[in-house]
Amino acid sequence: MLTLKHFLFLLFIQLNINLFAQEQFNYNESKVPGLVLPDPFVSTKGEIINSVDDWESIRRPELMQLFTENVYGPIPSDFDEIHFDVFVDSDHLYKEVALKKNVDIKITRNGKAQTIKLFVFLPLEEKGPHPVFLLISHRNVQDLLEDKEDQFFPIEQIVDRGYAAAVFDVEDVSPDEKERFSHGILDNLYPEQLEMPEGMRGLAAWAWGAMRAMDYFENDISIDQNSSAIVGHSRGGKAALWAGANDKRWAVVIPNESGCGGAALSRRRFGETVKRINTNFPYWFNDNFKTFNEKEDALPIDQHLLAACIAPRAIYFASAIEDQWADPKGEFLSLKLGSRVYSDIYGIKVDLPESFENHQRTIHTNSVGYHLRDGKHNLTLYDWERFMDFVDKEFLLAR
Ligand code: GTR
Repeated sequence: MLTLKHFLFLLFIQLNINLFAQEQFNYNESKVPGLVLPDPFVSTKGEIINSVDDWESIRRPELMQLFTENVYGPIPSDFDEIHFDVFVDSDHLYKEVALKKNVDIKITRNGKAQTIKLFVFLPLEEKGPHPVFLLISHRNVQDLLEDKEDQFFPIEQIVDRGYAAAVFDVEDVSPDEKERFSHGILDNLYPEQLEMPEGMRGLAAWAWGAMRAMDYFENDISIDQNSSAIVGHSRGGKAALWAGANDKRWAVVIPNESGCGGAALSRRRFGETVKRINTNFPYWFNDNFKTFNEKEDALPIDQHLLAACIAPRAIYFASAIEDQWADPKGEFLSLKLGSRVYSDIYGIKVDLPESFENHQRTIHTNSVGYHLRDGKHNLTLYDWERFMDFVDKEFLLAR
């Protein structure tokens, strides 16, 4: 029998669900609040930052600390052992053009182990070492390897252009589900992180996985890890950004349509908001990030500063016109503002247009790239072709 207490409780839950589902997200530029963003060139103590030394010794470390504490959590690098088990797999879809290596990366800490399955495709004809594109995948990797995802990971085209293509599934590190996210490295290797409000959660765990892949690349002579790129789409793009900021071994960092908590400026509250992402995906960011729900202006950082932390290594943001949820303009502005560290601190001649409106669709300037694709939220061959054009241009001379 339904008691009055139960009835009221259910009514309360229902009202809350409805309220949340009805929450109006803003897609109207005229309703974007006036932006007052944290300045890359002034430290929290008020020091003016105007040299590489100031940036690298004062501002960048404090920004990385602020992102760690308030948004993503740390990426712990302590473990006891890492072991790579490599198996050359001759039975695969791309055997005419690529050599496939199945790599089991086994990491041990405090007597417990976790294994990440990394899949690496190398151009068959060309002599290496090959720069690699690593994709952090939240889609089923088996589907990607069998090309069931409409060139989400176009292995043939990547190796055809002389690059190695590598991918791992986030499932091996931290499953992409609220109830299971800790059933990977968090329970297994770093349980203490779960106790801390600023601790590592899903996105930082995926970034940790990308670092272990890089550990492998450093040990494979057929890979040129010095001009290698990390790519992620959407939630994977958020993780790629955090991995790229933390791990200076990545020469190019490419978050595709990464939106809120990724490339887009949080303070614009355009499309997805901090509250919405923290409510739908509470296991992606650390607990401290939740204290900024509907309080974006209180954040000590915004996402342009994460782009800045990647300088002077190359950075590339990509958006899609119909992906308003991820706020293409907010992604562009964050790149534009973050790239001031490239130009004003590192002296790199970055030539991005002044405004988002009327800009060319693809902009490949020194160390900084952007494109806006037609169509919906996705990672497509078109995107990959732009990424490869950019990396070709960045490293052609060096190779
Ligand atoms: C959405 C989420 C976005 C983005 C996307 C994805 O539902 O709101 O932040 O991460 O999922 O990963 O495809």
